[in-house]
Amino acid sequence: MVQAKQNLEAQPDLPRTPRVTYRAASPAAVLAEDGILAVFGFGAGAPDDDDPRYLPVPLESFDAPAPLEAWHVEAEVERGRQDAVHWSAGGSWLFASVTLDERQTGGIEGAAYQAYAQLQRFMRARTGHRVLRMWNYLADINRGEEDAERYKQFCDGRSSGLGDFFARGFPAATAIGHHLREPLLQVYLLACTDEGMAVENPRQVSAWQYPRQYGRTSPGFARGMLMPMRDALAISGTAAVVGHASTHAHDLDAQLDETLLNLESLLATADMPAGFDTHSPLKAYVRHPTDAARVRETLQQRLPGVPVLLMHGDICRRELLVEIDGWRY
Ligand code: 3EB
Repeated sequence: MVQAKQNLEAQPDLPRTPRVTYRAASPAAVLAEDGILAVFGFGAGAPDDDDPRYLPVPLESFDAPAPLEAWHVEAEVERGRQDAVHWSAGGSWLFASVTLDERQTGGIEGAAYQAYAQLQRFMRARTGHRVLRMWNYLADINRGEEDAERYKQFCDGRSSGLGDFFARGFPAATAIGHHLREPLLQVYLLACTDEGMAVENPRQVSAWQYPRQYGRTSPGFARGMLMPMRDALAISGTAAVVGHASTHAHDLDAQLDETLLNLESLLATADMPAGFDTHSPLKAYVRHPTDAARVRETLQQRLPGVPVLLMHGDICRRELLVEIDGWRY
């Protein structure tokens, strides 16, 4: 299946991308396997585990019981904690997370500043790792008006916490609102000692070039990131944004169609074959629980056999009802 195109040419000397799977198992059982870089639980009922590779994510899944997400590398994995940063590393790959409570940071902007400043400091101390992919989950993402909307304050704090850390290019990213009672900000990342290749979507204005109406600070992320070995594409949170504008406000079916077009366009731009398969785990973030069944039905029909985790999450523009991210191997 490998195409004779430049981006997809195998890079055999470079590290193979972590395998991401959804698993019905306990954290302890998965963490005991060889080469486990990270394990994620979902929602208020997520199990506990003290291992810094285990991260309970404050998003509820519509799948009951929620599976775990596991990242697997072909190497021995070490792990630790440094201040608020939990980390693990193995075979060129690095996982790091920070979870902060806004009540300790004076709000979302301060939390974003601290989370990114700490991650940035941690990454600079470990020379050589480049951040390829980031995830951000925050409470009440759409509360507040205009520049005072919490997502925009998050973007301000993220940017000042980073300084010039992404001057050489932004990672792929996701930013989603959670519904946990506690005002937690969670940020985690995947980094590698080798460089990826950022991919933009020709149907969309690059996020860092969004016009002023979307906030003082443009969101710093790439639409996708080809992994160093060119064996996988990490896909950022993708919604019904065309150009810089949201399309099909409040129309779920049309937003899903537009989102799937954006995903196909991103794959084509990365020189990847069209479509997704059983090895390409995706997540669909759905704003209204009453839309979950419809999203599941549409995705089963349009992406048959693809593992899709359905999450209850708010999208960073309030007119958007659904967003999809994930991996294309
Ligand atoms: C968009 O297309 C939707 O702020 O890191 C998607 C992915 C979005 C990442 C971020 C925001 C972010 O603009 C929003």
